[in-house]
Amino acid sequence: MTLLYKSDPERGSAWRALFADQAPDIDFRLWPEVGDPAAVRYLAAWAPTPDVYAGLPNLEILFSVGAGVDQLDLSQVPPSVTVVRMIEPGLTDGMVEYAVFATLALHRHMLDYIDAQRQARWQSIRLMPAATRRVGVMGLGVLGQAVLRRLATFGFPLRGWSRSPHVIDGVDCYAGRDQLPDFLGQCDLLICLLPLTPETRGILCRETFDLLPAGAGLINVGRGGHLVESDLLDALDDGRLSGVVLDVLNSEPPPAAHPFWWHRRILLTPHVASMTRSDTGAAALLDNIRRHQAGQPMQGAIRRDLGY
Ligand code: NDP
Ligand code: OXD
Repeated sequence: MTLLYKSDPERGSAWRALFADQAPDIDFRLWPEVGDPAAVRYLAAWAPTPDVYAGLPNLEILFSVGAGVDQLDLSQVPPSVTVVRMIEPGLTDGMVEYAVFATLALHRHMLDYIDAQRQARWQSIRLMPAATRRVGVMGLGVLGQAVLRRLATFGFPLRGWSRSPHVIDGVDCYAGRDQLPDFLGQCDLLICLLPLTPETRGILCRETFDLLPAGAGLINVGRGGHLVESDLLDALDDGRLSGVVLDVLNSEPPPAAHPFWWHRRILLTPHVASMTRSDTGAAALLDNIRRHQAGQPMQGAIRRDLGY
């Protein structure tokens, strides 16, 4: 039984070593050394092209090496293949770390202070207690909930929004489009941790910004496709938004002339909020393979009809 890996080669070598040690019964192959294509039942990859599936007649599971699956063209994945996204503690920890950093950066006016420093201005802004800064998270999945748990320790009043209803201790939960305006109206700081699907594409747009309290902050760690960039620039220009942290963009990297590079109210990072970690990611993959072999449900199997 073969597991074929087709993604970052450095991580692939680390995973192969770990599988050789902990799962010698699994033939771990690094693309392009496929071996017998008929023996490949598992494929771990980021964004394989359709010809890859065509060459693997007995493929059963496609494991995304990342948390998202929007990079896959699901319509091209054979219907018999189960698609599983990555859920692993290292990836979750990284996202929690970044979301806390970005939240505190906006909460503590870091964009203003970076600006002031560049202009040699020593000027303080009145401290706002965390208890008066309402933080809302779009997406109450594995990452959204982990972020909320950690943010709770700072005392921010918390709310969250998802597709289906949730009950989470200490978090005011909203669900569905009908409840979106109520949710947004109480988010001084909005964090997007949604998957990119046809329903969520472009959700960070003018209508959404109009519903936020004036001068709200925004953090997008979901996908660039969630954001309508021109609407964001308008909202920053007229003060509807006061500061933005973006880790993901429609085009990564953005072109040299992209206005976000120099915008004083935007902090940009190159899609590094979190990453699948070699050690914990391999352990999660192996755990899922063992679950599949034992006929148990795997962690992170997606619903293709929903796209996440
Ligand atoms: P999950 O699948 O666990 O959670 C997704 C959440 O989004 C769920 O709460 C779901 O609702 C909600 N959701 C989905 N569709 C809608 C909708 N139409 N309306 C309202 N809510 C919706 O995903 P994760 O938490 O693991 O990951 C989220 C995303 O984070 C990834 O898809 C990826 O895009 C991004 N990411 C970014 C990284 C980076 O470095 N920037 C790294 C890792 C991930 P429900 O609970 O009802 O199903
Ligand atoms: C992911 C990512 O989805 O790195 O894991 O963005």
